[in-house]
Amino acid sequence: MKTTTKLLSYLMLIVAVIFLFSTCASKNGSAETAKTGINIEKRSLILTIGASEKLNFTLSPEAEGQAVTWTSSAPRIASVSNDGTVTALDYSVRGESRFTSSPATGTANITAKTADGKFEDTIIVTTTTQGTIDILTLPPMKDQFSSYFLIGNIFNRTDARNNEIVNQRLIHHFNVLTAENDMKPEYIAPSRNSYNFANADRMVNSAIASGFKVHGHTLLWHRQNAQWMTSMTRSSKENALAAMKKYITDVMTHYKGRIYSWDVLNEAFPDSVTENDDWTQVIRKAGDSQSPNPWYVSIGADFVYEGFLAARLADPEALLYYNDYNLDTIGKATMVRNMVRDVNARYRQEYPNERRLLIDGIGMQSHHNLHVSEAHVRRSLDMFRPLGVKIAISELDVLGQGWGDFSRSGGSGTNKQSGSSVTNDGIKDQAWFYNELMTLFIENADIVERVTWWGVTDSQSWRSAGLPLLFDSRGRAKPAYYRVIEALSQ
Ligand code: 9MR
Repeated sequence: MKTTTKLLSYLMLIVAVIFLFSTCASKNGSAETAKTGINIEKRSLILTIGASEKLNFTLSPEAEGQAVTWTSSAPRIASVSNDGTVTALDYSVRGESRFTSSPATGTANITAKTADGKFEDTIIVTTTTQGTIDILTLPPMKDQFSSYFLIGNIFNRTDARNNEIVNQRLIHHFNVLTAENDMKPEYIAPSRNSYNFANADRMVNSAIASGFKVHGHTLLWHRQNAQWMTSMTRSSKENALAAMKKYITDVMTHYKGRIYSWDVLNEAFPDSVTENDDWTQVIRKAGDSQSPNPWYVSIGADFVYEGFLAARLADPEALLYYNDYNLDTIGKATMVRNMVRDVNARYRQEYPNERRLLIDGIGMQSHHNLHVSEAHVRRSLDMFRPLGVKIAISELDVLGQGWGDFSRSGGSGTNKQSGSSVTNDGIKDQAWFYNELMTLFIENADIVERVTWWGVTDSQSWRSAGLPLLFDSRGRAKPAYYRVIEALSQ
């Protein structure tokens, strides 16, 4: 009996040891199997603020069929949705105050857990103000916005070769092009009645062959004029009127059928105008900070009507635009509204059988900065709407700073990126302002027919130091790009 008791005690001891051992083993085992039970494919991820990426994972046989829940250790920095899509929202480490020196970053642990709570895997997501995704790997913007408006950009001589557009970034994202410089009078009309269309032709033909629409820029302006045009200020009215009409007719006839829309008149009003001015009196003239509009000086305010009329007769198919900057300011917006209203009213009177407007549209250049208010842009759109015109957002860019900071840092001109004083906060605010603008344009898509950016990458911009575009100098999407796209789902 004693022996039996002894045996039993030994047996119980053995069972207890086995039990203890197996419990420990299963505890260690659960840590082991956690890794094998669920496995997020990436071990880490760097995401530009605004960007999203869906995390893929695998489940091993013991976790097969289980639902997975996702959590973020810092949802304000990077959120994660039910399907494992991580969105970079903010940074926590500021980087240096100058954006170009070092980006601001943040981190969040993203965890995927099986429904039974037995298995989990965690990866680190780093958020950054810097671009990480190449422009060519993103879905084409022109397709994403196709139900709203055309998506445009500028082109230059190097973008075209052998009768086609060779700049893949343009081809991928945009469907309408504006020549940044080469269609301005300075280049195509070196002397009166003599034209040099070679460069502009190569660009226009290439763009059309590559499937783009082309916007013509610009016929009448006070800058980048040919010398003979500038000296029209000393000409008789008759002579100047004949010269202006002939220039418009010759150029538009040359491109007839190839140019979708034209800036007939560009930047007629100086910055100083107020809403109470009479538009016929305040067009740029001698004594303004910039050069006078020679056509106004020699012909008077009539040059506007005469110019648009010549354009309509030369190529009736083309959309005719008045184009200007600072149209968020009440003074200029009111002058433009009044001018377009009056010129179109006169056309209706003189051509009662014509159903179209003479000035088809207003180009709002939209060279903005962080102190421009969305409410003011909205106010101008609301002011233009009753005219029945189309709207083109014709030269969009947004400095990553206010105008004062930009000009203080000697910002204008290209290739000044090293002197940039744009901050990480500026890059973030720029993204949000772009979002507000695109939301507004989408809201007004019944009249906004085109949104054209004035450049693709920051380094290419005429105000590169202000980093005003959607893509950085390496062609990576900035936070601004993602907020522009986000406007589509708001
Ligand atoms: O981007 C153009 C830049 O390369 C030229 O040096 C500049 C000269 O006037 O013109 C720039 O384009 C302007 C456009 O033709 C009209 N609106 C303002 C644009 C920026 O200055």
